Amino acid sequence: MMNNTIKEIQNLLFSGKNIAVSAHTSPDGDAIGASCALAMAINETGGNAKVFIEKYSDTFDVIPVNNVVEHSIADFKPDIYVAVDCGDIQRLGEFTEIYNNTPVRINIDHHKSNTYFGMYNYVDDKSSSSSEIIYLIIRDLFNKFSNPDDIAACIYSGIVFDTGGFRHTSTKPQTLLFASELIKYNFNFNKIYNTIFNTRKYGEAKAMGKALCNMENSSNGRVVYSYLLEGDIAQCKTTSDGLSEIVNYLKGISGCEAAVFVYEKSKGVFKVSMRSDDKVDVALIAVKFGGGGHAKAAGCTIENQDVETILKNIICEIEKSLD
Ligand SMILES: [Mn+2]
Repeated sequence: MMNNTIKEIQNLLFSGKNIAVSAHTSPDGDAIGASCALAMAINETGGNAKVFIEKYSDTFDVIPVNNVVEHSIADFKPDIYVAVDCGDIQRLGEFTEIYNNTPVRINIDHHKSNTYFGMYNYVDDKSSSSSEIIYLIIRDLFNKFSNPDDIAACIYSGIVFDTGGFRHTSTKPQTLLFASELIKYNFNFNKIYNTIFNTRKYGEAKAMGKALCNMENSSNGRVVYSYLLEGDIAQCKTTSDGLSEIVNYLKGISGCEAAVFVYEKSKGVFKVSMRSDDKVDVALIAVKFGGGGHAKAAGCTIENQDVETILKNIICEIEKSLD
């Protein structure tokens, strides 16, 4: 599977076309930051770009997306469609069909499991984030932008989000080099960091409490797991976005080499998130169950099984990787 060159991707993107940009369903900081920075850069260079993504958590309202985001594609007829931060085409959700029907299709991503589904592809699984790749693509154009500050803020937000605030090993010298260039622009990086990592909603905290009550371990604490059912989540008045930190918290328990958190997204539909150390490649396990992701952070969706069976099967696979 071969990448196109950055130059080829630039030539397509900055040619004054109508361009739709979408990221994955349940957009996160990287999905929002990368897609909006790209669309704003295209609009600054004579093109006409819009971002089509699902409604997202208001935590991310701290990311200055201006007016490029739309939630429905209506009568926009793109010449080019760019998928950002999507490991496979289904991650585009409701926008998959229109992506397939657009004459020129680009895929920009950093997931190891990427299927190279675009006509043009730029995938770098060594990159901390899709936002870091977008910066690589638009970096030389920054001095031409009339409003570089918001574009810089979007990219910075995406990098900060996907690196967990520069904590994950995906943080490379280039990641910090780019971050150091970005904070020269005028935006409040401290506020972005604190809003993304240091604030939580009441219901989110409540859900964390319930998940910690349900917590169990196996292999003498090397695997830590928990779950929440649909009713628990409803009681806490939180959404799936409000559960995203639980698996990281479980992983932080001393002696834990792999953490699993399962929640019931809708009746009988279970989302599984996994985090691990070097020993366990959770991406490989996620792929076995129809999902994907990174070696140390991956997930999948499992239907028509009860939560006990799901946990048993996943933990059995994890334990095979522990010697
Ligand atoms: Mn990402």
